[in-house]
Amino acid sequence: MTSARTQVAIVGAGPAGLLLGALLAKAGVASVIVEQRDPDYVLGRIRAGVLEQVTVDLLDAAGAGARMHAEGLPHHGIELCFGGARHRIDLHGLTGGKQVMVYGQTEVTRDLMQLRAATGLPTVYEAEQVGVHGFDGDRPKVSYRKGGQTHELHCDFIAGCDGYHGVSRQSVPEGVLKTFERVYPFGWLGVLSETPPVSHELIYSNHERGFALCSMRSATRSRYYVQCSADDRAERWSDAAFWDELRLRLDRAAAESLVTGPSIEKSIAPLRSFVAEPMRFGRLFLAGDAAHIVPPTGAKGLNLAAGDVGLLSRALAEHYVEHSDAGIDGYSERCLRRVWRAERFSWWFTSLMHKFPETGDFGQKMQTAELDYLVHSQAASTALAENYVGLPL
Ligand code: FAS
Ligand code: PHB
Repeated sequence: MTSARTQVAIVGAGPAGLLLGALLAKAGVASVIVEQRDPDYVLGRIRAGVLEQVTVDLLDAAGAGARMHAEGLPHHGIELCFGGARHRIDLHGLTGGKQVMVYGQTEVTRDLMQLRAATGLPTVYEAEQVGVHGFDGDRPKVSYRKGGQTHELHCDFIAGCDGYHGVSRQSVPEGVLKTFERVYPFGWLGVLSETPPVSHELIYSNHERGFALCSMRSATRSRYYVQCSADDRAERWSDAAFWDELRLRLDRAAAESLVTGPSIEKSIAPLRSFVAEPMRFGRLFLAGDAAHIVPPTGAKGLNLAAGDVGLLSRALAEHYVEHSDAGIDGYSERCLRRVWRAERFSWWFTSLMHKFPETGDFGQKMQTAELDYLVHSQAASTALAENYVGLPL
């Protein structure tokens, strides 16, 4: 067995863990990241595409923002499609000049991985049997197996950035955790293609056949989604079947101008709303998907993870540099206030845009009426815009 020590042990090298490590490094706080997969697997998961300004600012603060500014696409609006017509929501005008940045999570993760490698900070990939221990006392540690040996990483604090299925939240003693969950009766079938986006802004479509989303990764790479049944399988969908279904759910102009091509990735994401309270247990802090999940409709998942680690990095730096635990003690409450606001918006936008079989034709009429009101009401459009661009940290 080997034994090592660091100040903060981070479990998970997804965007939350990597961004936390980078922000801590900027504050002079040492960390080791322990990740169960290899880098290619982590990069291969095609997920989020929209960054709020808070996330952009944190990536800049971490020193990982250069390529995002060079290649990312600033967006000032989105379009809502319903009843065969598109309506633009002027995010920039309705929020006093705010915008979102379209830049894929894969690229964010790649930039953070390269930054960490360049600074020589340790990341243990392909760690097996990862365990978190002693966080209810003052001698926490992370254990794992690699190279046929057991390793112990002693630390002052553990950051559980290991996602919804990670070990951290599951290691909290029974009865301490309160969870809240809603599982939606559908999923998103997503396709990535080397084709020019159908529009220069995102199109969210409410259609009687189901929801559709037209997004992008660059001027030559598009990301599309259609709502599918919760038990559907990506392999059941040919590319032709996907493109046909997407066209049926868009307005005529978009359907006719859609450029199709071979899928370079095709996957189905389940949709759920989930929150675990509180987000701190002694010397264990949960951040990102380890603590909460939102349906991707509002593009909040990655942005909430960034907000969590922005607050956590400040709290831990305050502990080491200013010898104050005010940030640590207030971490969970501050995060959860932002989390619940994003949970509400993501649930509302999902409820408005998706087909719910159980609500029938009346439910479709209610959605169409709310959308018609929304796009013709400055107040309602402003409420959507404020939540979409993101709330301050
Ligand atoms: P992540 O899940 O990204 O990373 C956790 C890391 O911990 C992984 O690398 C994992 O391998 C590792 N890990 C897990 N268990 C471990 C263990 N026991 N030991 C060590 N390491 C362990 N958000 C959007 O905004 N838009 C979207 O379209 C969107 N689509 C999504 C589709 C899917 C299928 C999923 C699951 C999520 C999607 N999200 C989307 C949300 C997503 O972007 C997350 O919010 C984001 O990945 C959160 O980042 P992390 O908290 O770092 O968790
Ligand atoms: C994406 O580009 O993957 C994306 C964009 C906006 C969303 C969800 C996903 O709301």
